[in-house]
Amino acid sequence: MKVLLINSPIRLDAKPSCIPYGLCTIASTLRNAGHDIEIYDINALRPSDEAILSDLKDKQWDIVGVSGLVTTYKFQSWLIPHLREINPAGVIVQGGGLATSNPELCTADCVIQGEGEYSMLALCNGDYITGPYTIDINSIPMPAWDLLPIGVYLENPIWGNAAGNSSGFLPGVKVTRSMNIITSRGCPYSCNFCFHLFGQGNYRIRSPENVIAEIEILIDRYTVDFIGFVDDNTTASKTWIHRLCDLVIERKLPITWGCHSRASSITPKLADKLRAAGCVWCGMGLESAAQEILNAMNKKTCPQEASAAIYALRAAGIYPNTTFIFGYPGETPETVQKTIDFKRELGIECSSFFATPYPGTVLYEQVKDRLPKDYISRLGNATEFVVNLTEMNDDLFFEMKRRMDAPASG
Ligand code: B12
Repeated sequence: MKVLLINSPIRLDAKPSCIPYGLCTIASTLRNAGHDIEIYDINALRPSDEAILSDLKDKQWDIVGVSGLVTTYKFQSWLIPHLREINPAGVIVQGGGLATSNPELCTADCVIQGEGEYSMLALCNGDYITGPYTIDINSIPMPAWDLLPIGVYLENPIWGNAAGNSSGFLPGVKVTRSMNIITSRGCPYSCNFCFHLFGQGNYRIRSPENVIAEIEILIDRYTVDFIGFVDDNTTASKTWIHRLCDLVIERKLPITWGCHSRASSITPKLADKLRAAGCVWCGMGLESAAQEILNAMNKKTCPQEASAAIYALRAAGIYPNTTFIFGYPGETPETVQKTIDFKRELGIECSSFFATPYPGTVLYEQVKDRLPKDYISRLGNATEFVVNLTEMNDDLFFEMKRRMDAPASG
């Protein structure tokens, strides 16, 4: 089969820095089975609408798969009728974030939820799709990097001062060519604001050796010197992360790297190990310093763990990239003040995201009756206001947001 895979554009206010990882493992899976695959990476190339339509007229496909997060709803709704018009005989499939959380908003011929490798393979081979499948993630082939405009991703750093997404690096860290990797699917935790794209309680990790093999290819083939582990939580398993670090150290891999983590999994011992293995950046969603808000989020952590993790990372020489959520249901001037005091004490300067109920989350179910009608089409970066979920009136709400984001020194 001739298969065209399309990556929808997101976060147009920043440069594209993360490859569409899942689309690339779908591509390699299908290609290994003998199918003819093309990726049209609209997020990397950022063509105008006219250019997209003219590019598509030059392409051929039996099956076209459209990928994108829930924030690409408007784009996908625009694109699909054009795909149908350009190639009426082609089968259109939607998969990824939007298709998984909001299949009812999809207009393709076929919607695939969750992990796409085996379902797409069944579709392309003319078999029945008997999923949802829980995939053995060690058996998935490496992503088809060669089908992407890879230079775009290599040149745009994932994190750090140059990334344009308000995340820093400590002085002296230099990154020239970076790439994102996924080492796990799912998350052992269940925070109420988070969407479980791979299903709840379905956490799997690749073997450390399998991940090292991927890093080595990236170094050899693309001279990558920075890896961004963009898992939900790369440090969820203590034994696993220690083993990964040991392998990076043993093989003297010439990289620095960053990862997403969680305050409760960072200890001084782990922080030292991470740094010894080249880790320079560690992202942690602290969300709030008010215990009642952390409880409402089902975050299963406390402000003491958060400050201990920050001290441990700093002592080890790793930049702790903290993020906070403002305006969770139950937020009051008092809970905001607790977070402001916490940020001041620790000298944290980052601004906060607006609490945003993404469809398919517990939070969404709790507040869905209060959301505006055009809510889904307005979803974006969560740095723009969409809805006030608190009991504070809008004036107080925005005043508290301003205070929460004010520089600690100010
Ligand atoms: C890296 C990342 C990003 C990157 C870019 C991701 C990219 N290029 O795709 C950046 C930093 C830009 C980003 C931004 C945002 N992200 Co994000 N991101 C992630 C993260 C951490 C990893 C993505 C990844 O590589 N996953 C691993 C691969 C294997 O999965 P995958 O790419 O989704 O692909 C699999 C399936 O989805 C499916 N699939 C995908 N495409 C297709 C296509 C077809 C045809 C088929 C059949 C199947 C299919 O099969 C694939 C293989 O199994 C995920 C969390 C996670 N762990 O997945 C969140 C996640 C995808 N992001 C999310 C969100 C909410 C956002 C933001 C809105 C956050 C914010 N508030 O700013 C913004 C977008 C802002 C905007 N303006 O649009 C949500 C998505 C919710 C949803 N329903 O879409 C997730 C799931 C996080 C969460 N738990 O809430 N993100």
